[in-house]
Amino acid sequence: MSARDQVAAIYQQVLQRNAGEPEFHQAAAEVFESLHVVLERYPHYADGGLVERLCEPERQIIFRVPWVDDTGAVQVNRGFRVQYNSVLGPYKGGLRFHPSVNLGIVKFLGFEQIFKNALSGLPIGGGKGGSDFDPKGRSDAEVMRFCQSFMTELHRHIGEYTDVPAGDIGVGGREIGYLFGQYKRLTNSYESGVLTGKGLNWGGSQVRKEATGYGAAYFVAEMLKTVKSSLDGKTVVVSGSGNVAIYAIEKIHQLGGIVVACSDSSGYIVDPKGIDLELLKDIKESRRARICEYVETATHATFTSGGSIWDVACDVAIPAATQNELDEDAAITLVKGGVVVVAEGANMPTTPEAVQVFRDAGVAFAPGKAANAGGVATSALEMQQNASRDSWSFEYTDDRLARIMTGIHGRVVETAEDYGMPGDYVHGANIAGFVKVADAMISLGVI
Ligand code: NDP
Ligand code: 2IT
Repeated sequence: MSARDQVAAIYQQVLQRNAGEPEFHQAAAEVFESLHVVLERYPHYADGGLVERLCEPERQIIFRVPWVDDTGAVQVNRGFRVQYNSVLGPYKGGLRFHPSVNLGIVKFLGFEQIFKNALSGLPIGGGKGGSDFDPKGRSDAEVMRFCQSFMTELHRHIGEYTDVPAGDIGVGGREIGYLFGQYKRLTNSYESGVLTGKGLNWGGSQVRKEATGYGAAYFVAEMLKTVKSSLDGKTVVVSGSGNVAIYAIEKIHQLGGIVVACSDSSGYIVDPKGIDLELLKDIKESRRARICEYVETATHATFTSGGSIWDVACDVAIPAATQNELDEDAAITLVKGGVVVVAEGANMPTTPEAVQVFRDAGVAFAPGKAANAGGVATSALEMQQNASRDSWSFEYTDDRLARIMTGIHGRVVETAEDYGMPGDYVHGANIAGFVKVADAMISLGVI
């Protein structure tokens, strides 16, 4: 059987065994697209059921999360933790609290996380979790009670050497605090290394909050360097206005770019002078309010309810909200508007059809598993600091992050060249991530 046929047969199995999970199918297809190239060169990676084992999570935990809301009514949510692959280190990956969360979404995120974490070069396996709980409109006390109930089950399954969750959509410093507090209480142990994204005064790392966005900006700067360009004077559009988006905007501004638009699920704002970050942080971080409030203060800016932020012409696009937010039509519009670089701040925000549009147009496109790896990489630095009871300065940690992103960029570019696909960041990232995990799986035997 040819390598292509082998991969196609395994993909069919994946579809059958994981029916009704379209996001997981999409994430698997994106990696499988690169696999036959590797198997043609190194057929031994198809031995020992390696690819089949890689697609099957080591463990999947689904649990009830009951909690009492402010009116006294009992609410019931569903909690998930998918412990996907631990050959490189303890399972590592965020928790997402969003009403759209289901098993297929957690599996897509966990699967991507395996390769992202491998690319980071740090000793971390892949996992992901979350809940269909919607924090929007909930009081702090409700969020706390939810987090405490969630951790009451989750604590049995995690640990510094086992599985180390962090944040993702809907989970930031506030939620990690409540989760850590309950873990500490249940285990009677101050095990700092069990969660990352902690507060700076109780075991957190400098730069973790900023890391995903900063890392994506560093990655874009590296991409532009390959064509002897830089962010200086570039017009940039960043979707979302959460953790990743805010700190991508901050670093892009520091590197000389101008971010002219960002969004939330209600619509997008355009500020031709460049997004006023203090104003945005006040709305989103301090007040957890809606993006339309931006134009109440910045009256020269505009708010568009709904619509597509990708209608805004730019040199660089960074989708940093959620999966499948940038489709084929949006990609065509961006190309017409002159986009030269697209880097995924979110996980799988670009549909496969849109990726093909960028490829055909010669736009440099970086997948999330490379471009947004700075967050989890800095989580691994937080684990290092916790293990050694140390705490590094902002400058030192930021420098480590910048080096890690340059390292990932270099490995991805080299791998793409080595396999005869220069400039293809998708194949480069998939192959470099896969080979690292596959080699470790072979060394550890059939487990
Ligand atoms: P946040 O919850 O801080 O922010 C999410 C942002 O995206 C908000 O502006 C939100 O708008 C918007 N958004 C979320 N879901 C949707 C949706 N269905 N439709 C439209 N807009 C939506 O999350 P993060 O910034 O942490 O995460 C953003 C992305 O980055 C995710 O894909 C995540 O997996 C990925 N990521 C995060 C990392 C991290 O360290 N936090 C690391 C690597 C990747 P609204 O508030 O209106 O819902
Ligand atoms: O998607 C991701 O890489 C994250 N949400 C961050 C995971 C982490 O463990 O820091």
